[in-house]
Amino acid sequence: MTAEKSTDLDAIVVGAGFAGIYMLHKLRNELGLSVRAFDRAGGVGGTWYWNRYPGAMSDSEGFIYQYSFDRDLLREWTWNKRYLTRDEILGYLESVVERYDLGRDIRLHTSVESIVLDEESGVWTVATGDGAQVTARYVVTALGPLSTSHFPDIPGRDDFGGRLVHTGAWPEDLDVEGKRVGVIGTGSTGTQFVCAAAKTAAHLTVFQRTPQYNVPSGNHPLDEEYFSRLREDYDRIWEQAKSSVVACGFEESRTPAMSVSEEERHRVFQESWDRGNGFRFMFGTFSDIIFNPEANEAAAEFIRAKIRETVKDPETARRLQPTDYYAKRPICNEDYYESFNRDNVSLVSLRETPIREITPTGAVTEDGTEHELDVLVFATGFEAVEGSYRLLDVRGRGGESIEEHWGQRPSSHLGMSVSGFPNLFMVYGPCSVFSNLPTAIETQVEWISELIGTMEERGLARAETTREAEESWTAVCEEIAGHSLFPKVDSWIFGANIPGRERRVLFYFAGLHSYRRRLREIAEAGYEGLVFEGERSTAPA
Ligand code: NA7
Repeated sequence: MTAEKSTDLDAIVVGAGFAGIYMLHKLRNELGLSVRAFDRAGGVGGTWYWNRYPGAMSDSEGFIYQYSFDRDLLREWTWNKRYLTRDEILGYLESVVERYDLGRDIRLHTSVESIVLDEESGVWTVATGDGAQVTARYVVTALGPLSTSHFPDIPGRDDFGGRLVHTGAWPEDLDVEGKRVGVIGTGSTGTQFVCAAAKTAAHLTVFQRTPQYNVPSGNHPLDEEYFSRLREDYDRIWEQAKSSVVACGFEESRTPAMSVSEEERHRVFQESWDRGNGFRFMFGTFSDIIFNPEANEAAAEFIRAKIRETVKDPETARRLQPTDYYAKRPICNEDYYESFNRDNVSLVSLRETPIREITPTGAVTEDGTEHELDVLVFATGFEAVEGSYRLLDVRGRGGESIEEHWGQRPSSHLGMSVSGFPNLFMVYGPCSVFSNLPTAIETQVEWISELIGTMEERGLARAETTREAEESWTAVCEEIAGHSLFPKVDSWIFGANIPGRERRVLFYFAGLHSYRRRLREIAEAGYEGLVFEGERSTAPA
């Protein structure tokens, strides 16, 4: 790559969720670049635009599920309960867009179809669904790790005569009140949906394949006094979050579960259960729940006992109890198990009676029962992290697509860049840190914009990750993941929810603190693992 040619824009951002919004602000408002963001949605918000199913909310506490960069915004914004609803988060993101006047550079209803490098000039051409082509020196993909729906092809699926929807693309006009509703999937989304729909549906049939461990969320209203204290405490909160593992706003435990007596273990679990929050239960009770099978079983059995206590029908209670490790992304809800005590809620275990077929009027299970339904909801998850890249035609050096580059093993340097794709940066690409998402996103956006700022200042044309750096970071992620119990169960965290797909490591599990330290070291060492090329001779148009 030698020649320089002018481009339409300095940078293109793909996606207008938490990541794309902040990236646009950094690049345009702080670095002064010409930037445009594209999103296929009809509004900003990314995952929070699309996931408008009943019960959709964040299960990280509200005070930590936001940006930290604007202290005034932190002081101004208030919300209603401990956890933010989908509408509150969407409203927050819309207000950030307005606050920084970002809307004029966001093209909504515009899908990006391809992102192709001209190797000779180093210019990226982004083609959009409306037939337009735009060129830029930098591209940042902010596609969201959970934005490509997994929609399993169950026999008869397309013959269903009622409304058939995926939670990740919930239609605005669909209300389940008074309807006979079926939901397939009991992950974080499915269980949120169950808690909400149980209260309004005429009947709710829950089709559960693998039971998961749910703990209470401990949701409750907040008052003015809470916000006064919070405003005083924000400096400490962010410092603590950024120096913690999962950045969920609590101190992770340093005590191994088996180092204390059984009574003490029970007391700690009970205290956390009463307080609520899934990440707190998994990481705040004991330090080794996800490492030591014995510690894991203690937590798992505590939750199973709660299921037996809560659910009145012993057969339903039996079906709801998980038997594998407590090692998926932790889930919390208000009244999940209590929902099954309602007369209008029934549970079908797909392990015992799989769906034989979906018919025009419902779903028939292998025992011959026809479950009559008006609405069938697929809460069947997403093709996590890599899925959105595979839908796009992203081509780097030699015309190699990112899909060809990754094959069965998505890789990256620091979760943000890939060799052969100079000046293309990913927010939350494969091998990004596993933690509270807004805080992880903020970390990466700031690192990418600092890197681009450095390049602009020094007149450097291109930054490209070396093959060695990409391989080495990916191998580190694989090694760390291997120490925990997470890979021992099937979940989207390892891409194991997609039929026929080999298990792969999609995250860096050593925590946000260690990740941020590594990012700082790398930047201070002159961006180790990146090769800078060329001098930028032509100013962009
Ligand atoms: P998840 O956590 O991947 O859950 C998907 C659920 O759908 C899970 O219970 C699956 O059962 C079930 N599923 C998937 N495919 C099928 C088929 N073919 N038949 C029956 N059941 C199926 O997705 P979520 O949307 O809940 O959560 C993803 C993340 O989004 C979440 O962790 C938050 O971070 C936000 P399985 O367990 O595979 O047997």
